[in-house]
Amino acid sequence: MSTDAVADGHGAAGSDTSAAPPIAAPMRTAMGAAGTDPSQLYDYGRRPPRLPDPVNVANDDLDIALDDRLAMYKMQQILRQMERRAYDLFLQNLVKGTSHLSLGMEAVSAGVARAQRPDDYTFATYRGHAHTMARGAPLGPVLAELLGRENGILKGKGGSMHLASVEHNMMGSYAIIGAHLCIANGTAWSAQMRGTDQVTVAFFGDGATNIGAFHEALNMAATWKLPTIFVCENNLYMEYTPIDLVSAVPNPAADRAGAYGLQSIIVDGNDADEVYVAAAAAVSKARAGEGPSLIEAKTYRHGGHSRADPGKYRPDEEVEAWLQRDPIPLYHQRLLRLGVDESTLLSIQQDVAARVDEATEFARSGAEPGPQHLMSDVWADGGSAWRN
Ligand SMILES: Cc1ncc(C[n+]2csc(CCOP(=O)(O)OP(=O)(O)O)c2C)c(N)n1
Ligand SMILES: [Mg+2]
Repeated sequence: MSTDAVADGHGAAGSDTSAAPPIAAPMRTAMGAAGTDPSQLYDYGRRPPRLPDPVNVANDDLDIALDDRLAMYKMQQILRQMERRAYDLFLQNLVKGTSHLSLGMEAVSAGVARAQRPDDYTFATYRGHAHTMARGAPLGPVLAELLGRENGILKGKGGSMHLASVEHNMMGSYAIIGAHLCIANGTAWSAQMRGTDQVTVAFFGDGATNIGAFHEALNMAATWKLPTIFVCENNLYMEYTPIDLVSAVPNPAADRAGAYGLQSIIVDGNDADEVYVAAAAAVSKARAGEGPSLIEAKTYRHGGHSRADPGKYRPDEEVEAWLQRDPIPLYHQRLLRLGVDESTLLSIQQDVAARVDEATEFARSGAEPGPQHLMSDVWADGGSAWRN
C-alpha cells in the first residue's frame, strides 16, 4: 500500500487513532444520537472495518478454458506492473497532474475485457488505466500519455484521467461522476440502430450510484433494451467517504437494479473468473437483443483515492484484510491448483516485466509536445472548418 505519498490537501489527512474508541454505529445513526462528538463522526478510520467475504475456492470449478484463464492472469500482471510503474514515475515527478490507480482492482478489468469482442465498446471513469490497457491499448503510448509526451496515446493532451483509444473501441475515461453512463448508452443505441450485435460496457464507481445520471442511464437502457452492461466497481469508498455511510441500501448498485426491472448481480470483484462468467452472461444477453445488465463487483483499492492520498481514513484491519484478498496471488494459487506449473506463471510475470521496462523507455524517450500541436485534434474532424 502506498502510505508514503504526500497529503493532497483534500481533507484526507491521516489521524492518530490510538486514543479514541471505534464508532460502533454507521454515521447516519450516530449523527442523530444526542451527545455524539461531531468531530469524531468523520474520522472514518475509527469505525468498524468493512471486511471481505471469504475466498470462494469452488470457483476453481467454473467452466472456463485454461487459455482464457492464462490470458486473464497475464492481463492482471500487466495491469499490476504497469500501475506500479506509473506510481514510480509519479514519485519521480514525471507524471503530469494527479492520477488514480486501480491497484487491487485488476480482476474486474481483466475479467470483463476477456468477455468482450474487439468491436465492443468500453467507457471508464478517471480510474481508467486498467480498462484502457485491458482493451488492448499499447503499453508504451499509455505510459507516455501519463507523462504528457508527444508519443502518448493522445499525443500528451489527455493525460491519466482522459485515456482513450478509439482504435480499440475504448471510448474514453470521464471525470464527471456518472455522466459517461448516459454517453455509453449512445454507442449502445448506435449499435442497436445499425443492427450490429456490439455491446457497450460502462464502468463506474460506487460513488456514481447516488447520482441522477446513473438512474437516468439505467432507465433509458432498460426501457429501450439497449445492449449496455453497467459494471459498478464497488471499492467501498468514494474519494474519502465510505459509500455505506451515505447510501440507503447495502449494495449500492445491485440493490437498485430491481427499480429498472433488472436482475441483482453481485460478484467477487477480486476473482477474475467470477467476474468473467458474469460478464460473459451479460454480453450474451445484450448481443441477443435482450437488453442491459447491471453488475456490482465488490473490490478494494490498495492505495488511496488518487496518488496523493495516503488513504488513512480506512481502518488498518480493513486494509490488511483486503490486502490478503489481493486478486493476483489468489489467482496464481488457483492456477497452481488447476495444474499449471509455477515456472509457466513466473515466465509470464517476467515477460510482462520486460514489456513494462520497454514501455517505460518508450515513454521517457518521448518529446514534450510543442505549441504546434495546440490546435490539432481539438475537434473530431481535425479542425474548426465545420463551423463555417
Ligand atoms: C459530478 C461529480 N461530483 C463530484 C466529483 C468529485 N469526485 C471525484 S472522484 C469522486 C469519488 C467517486 O467515487 P467512486 O464513484 O466510488 O469511484 P472510485 O474513485 O472509488 O473509483 C468524487 C466525488 C466529480 N468528479 N463529479
Ligand atoms: Mg469507489
